[in-house]
Amino acid sequence: MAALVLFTEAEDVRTPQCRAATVAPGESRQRPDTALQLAHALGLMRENTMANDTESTTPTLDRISGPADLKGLKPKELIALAAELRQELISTVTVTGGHLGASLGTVELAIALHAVFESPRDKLVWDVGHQAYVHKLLTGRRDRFKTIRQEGGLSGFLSRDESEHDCFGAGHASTSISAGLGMAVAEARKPHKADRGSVVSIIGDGALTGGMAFEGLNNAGHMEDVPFIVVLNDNEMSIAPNVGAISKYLDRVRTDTRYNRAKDELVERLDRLPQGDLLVELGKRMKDSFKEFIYHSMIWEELGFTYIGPVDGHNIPAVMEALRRARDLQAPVFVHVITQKGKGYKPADNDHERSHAVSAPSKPKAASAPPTPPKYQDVFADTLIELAAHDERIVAITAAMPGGTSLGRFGDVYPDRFFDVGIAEQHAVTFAAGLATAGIRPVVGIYSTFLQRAFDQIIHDVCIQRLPVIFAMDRAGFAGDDGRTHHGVFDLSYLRLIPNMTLMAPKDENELRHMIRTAIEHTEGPIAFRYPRGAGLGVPYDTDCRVLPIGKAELIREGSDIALVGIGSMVLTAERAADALMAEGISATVVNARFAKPLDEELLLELARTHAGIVTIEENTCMGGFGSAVLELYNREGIETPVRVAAIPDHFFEQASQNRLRELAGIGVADIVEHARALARQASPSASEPEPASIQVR
Ligand SMILES: Cc1ncc(C[n+]2csc(CCOP(=O)(O)OP(=O)(O)O)c2C)c(N)n1
Repeated sequence: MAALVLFTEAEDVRTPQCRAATVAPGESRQRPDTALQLAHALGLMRENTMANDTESTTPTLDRISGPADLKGLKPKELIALAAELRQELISTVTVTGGHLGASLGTVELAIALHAVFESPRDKLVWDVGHQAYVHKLLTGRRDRFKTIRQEGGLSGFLSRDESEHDCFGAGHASTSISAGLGMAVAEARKPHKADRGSVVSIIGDGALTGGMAFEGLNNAGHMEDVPFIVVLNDNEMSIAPNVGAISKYLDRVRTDTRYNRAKDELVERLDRLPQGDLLVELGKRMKDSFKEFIYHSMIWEELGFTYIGPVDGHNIPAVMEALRRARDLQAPVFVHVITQKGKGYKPADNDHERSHAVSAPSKPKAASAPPTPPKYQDVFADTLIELAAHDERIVAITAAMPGGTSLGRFGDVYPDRFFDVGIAEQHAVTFAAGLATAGIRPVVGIYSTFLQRAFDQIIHDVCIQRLPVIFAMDRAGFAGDDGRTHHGVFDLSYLRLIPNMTLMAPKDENELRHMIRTAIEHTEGPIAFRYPRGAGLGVPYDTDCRVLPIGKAELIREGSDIALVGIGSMVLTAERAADALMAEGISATVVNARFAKPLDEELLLELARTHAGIVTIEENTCMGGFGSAVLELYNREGIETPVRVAAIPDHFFEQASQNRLRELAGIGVADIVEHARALARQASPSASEPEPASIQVR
């Protein structure tokens, strides 16, 4: 059986961790609810071992081609369907990789939602979308499920382009309540009641830590005439264990048996009271005041929602009943559902965090293969730990990604200097700004794509005040199989345009170490550095972390015809292109720009004077990035040397491997060679057909 490797947008672990799941025989004794699953798991084994046996192991799921097919199923069949869906998820996602644990936790919830509501007429708005694989399986995408997260295949998140049942695209957290409320208001405005659909936003307890979720709740609870359901999928986990005061509050609601027992008793007694409006009302008030007695307030009710819960999220009839009640109330309703992440997948029982998602099994490595270089994220965290030993001012901040940024390691060493603030990038940045006012050196480790959330905080709270906050941007460039919502391809543009910002990108992991030190020593204002997803280049480390001169590039190779100026991950591409050009008789200079802001103007002007053409290369959008900066400089200085900007074209790229995406974007070695060739031809038209002498932006 293939060893599994765990990954997520949080993780990119290449070491085998656990074995693919079948349910262990002993497990059925401990967990009776997995008995059906055991039967199906055995069925799966039979499918694997008895090729001629055509009996399906998923007879119920085979009957579902869309949500309408759920309507006629009996409770027992729905339970069988849940077991089959688990089997389908486990057998597929352990091969393709993907958000297995998150989706296993929502099997029954997804079934109940589709059984009670009528998608797409009713709108199911999943937050993030990583937990919605069952929703995909139930909405006509089963035949393509094996393509999930692969080039040309299904997205690992939600996309309006993919299905009419994905009523709102997602990938970044905490948007579902705002989007759902917008839809709910639109439904409520339809003139005929019969035309109005229900709207349900499904949000995890992790995503609920995002401020935007509370902005949505605040607005929704105030609109008491707008029917709108928020389902909280509470599994106590973000990617890592959930954090914060709200999480603690949910813990109390979940675990306070006093409350749950007393609530049940009271409801039972009230039900036995004689009917009559007055008594019903009195009963309701007693119930409310009793709740208040136990919890000074149920926060959701204070916010204007009717609260239903906590409901066992793996009990389909109970969830369906709660959803029906919520639908019939025709008001803002908050349904609190308790689920278990990774339910039914044995390795997840022991390690919820690592089973948030799994990666496809990697090919076995030859014994003679060189060791895999360290990942950039690990180099970042380890270097910071090293520097923090000599500098007590250093603290680290993550927005719910202690594993993905590797900053959890920093937290293990310096628990008092580590802050996981939840999925709250905006807060993380302004919190860091506050720390910086007092001389603390905050390092905010956030994926490039998620830092987009905090654009205004970076301008308003950090840069205007010239506060020395350090931004470490992970997953800069293409993110690979997470797809268009996760590529970090805008940061050079969105940070470069802000006054007072200093912006760097290392060519390899050794230079990353120098940049971290440089950032720590840079106290005049904010500074940011970006690095890619995955492993470094395997270069040796210099003994010390040096402070690099701000705004100074590195001349790597001197040539005479064309200058290739790369930044970050693209310096290696420039070097490879220079090798290829050399074989064709074109002599290329290679420069490692290091800084997108400030530019090494002196060197760039010198290059323009001494070369027939310049190619800038970056793994960032062509709009406003490094190449734009070079063009702006040359324009200001009246330089007419032709420039080609090799950068990512102005559109969203779907999922594929990082290298394939670079190729598709036209920033591969072959593309750079082609640019340089064209510039060389342009400079000596006699060599081949002439090209117009102008600046060309790809
Ligand atoms: C703005 C933003 N920041 C960070 C992430 C990374 N991320 C994806 S899922 C997730 C945890 C979500 O937890 P929860 O909402 O409880 O869902 P669960 O996985 O537990 O079902 C995080 C932090 C993201 N998608 N969006």
